[in-house]
Amino acid sequence: MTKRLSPLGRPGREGAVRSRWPIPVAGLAVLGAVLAGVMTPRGELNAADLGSRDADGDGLSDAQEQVMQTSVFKADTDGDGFVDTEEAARNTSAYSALETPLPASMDIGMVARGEGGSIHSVVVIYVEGGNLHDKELGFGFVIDNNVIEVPTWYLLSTATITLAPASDPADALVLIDIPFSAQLVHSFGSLSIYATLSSQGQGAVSAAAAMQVVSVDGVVHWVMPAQNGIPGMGNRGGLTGQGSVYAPIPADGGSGGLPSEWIPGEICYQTTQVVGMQGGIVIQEVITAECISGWDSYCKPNCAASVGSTYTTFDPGSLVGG
Ligand SMILES: [Ca+2]
Ligand SMILES: [Ca+2]
Repeated sequence: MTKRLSPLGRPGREGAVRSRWPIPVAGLAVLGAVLAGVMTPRGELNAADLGSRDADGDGLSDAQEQVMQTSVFKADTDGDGFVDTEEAARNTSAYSALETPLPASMDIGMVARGEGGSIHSVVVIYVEGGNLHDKELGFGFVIDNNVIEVPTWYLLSTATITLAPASDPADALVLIDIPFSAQLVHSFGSLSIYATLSSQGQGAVSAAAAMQVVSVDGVVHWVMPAQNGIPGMGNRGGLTGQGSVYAPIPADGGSGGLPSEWIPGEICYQTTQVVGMQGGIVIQEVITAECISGWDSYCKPNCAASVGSTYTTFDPGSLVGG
């Protein structure tokens, strides 16, 4: 299902584009049904991905943690009592024990990596009390201001679902790993991916998340929010926890296709400011950009050249409620 939004900046249409986008309940997958699909293996479920190594058993694969630079061997990287997966679901820093989740009935976050020839978007869900049976999942892309919902059958046929232990054993953490082609990112240059969580029958989205992937010099990057305590922020004082890092996520899961001049051990770090907002579309202008060290990754040498450029992101808050 595609919904055409008004083009940005069209005069006299602000009222239309600022309204919330209702998410049709009929288009949402019931999470319990998705889980049932896993419990009863079907031919198309991608069992191979279940073999992705997860040394610390927190639910995030080693490959995913390598991108995020969380510990592959410690489920709770910052030692604050909340495993990395739960912090991903609840949008708190896995790198700073000073930042822990606030009480919530449900929450949702997203991370990404490249692996096995595909880009993987991983939706991480937290449900207090572990009651998953009536939860509905929505997932889709925002491309050129179009909201494109991914239908239930696609999730059922391609997603890999795993459960992970939460800090409170009564709560549930669910990881839904959804692969898609890197070519989709290369074709459009930049796109947002969103996920929503609702309780069945309530008709309103309770929690939503979004993430940005971009194609830079033929390499897919996840524009990863720079949370408190990430590597390379030690001497940055007030900048800690702002901005984004451009994490290269080649589809081979390694460094395949990265230009040879890119700098190892560093990553491109950007700060932006919002210069426009319409509906859920947010226009960001790059204010600072530089390679920072302390990352097992790569930085494009002319990372700083993006200062002054603008790009669009998607505000998941625009999907909540309604
Ligand atoms: Ca792990
Ligand atoms: Ca933690």
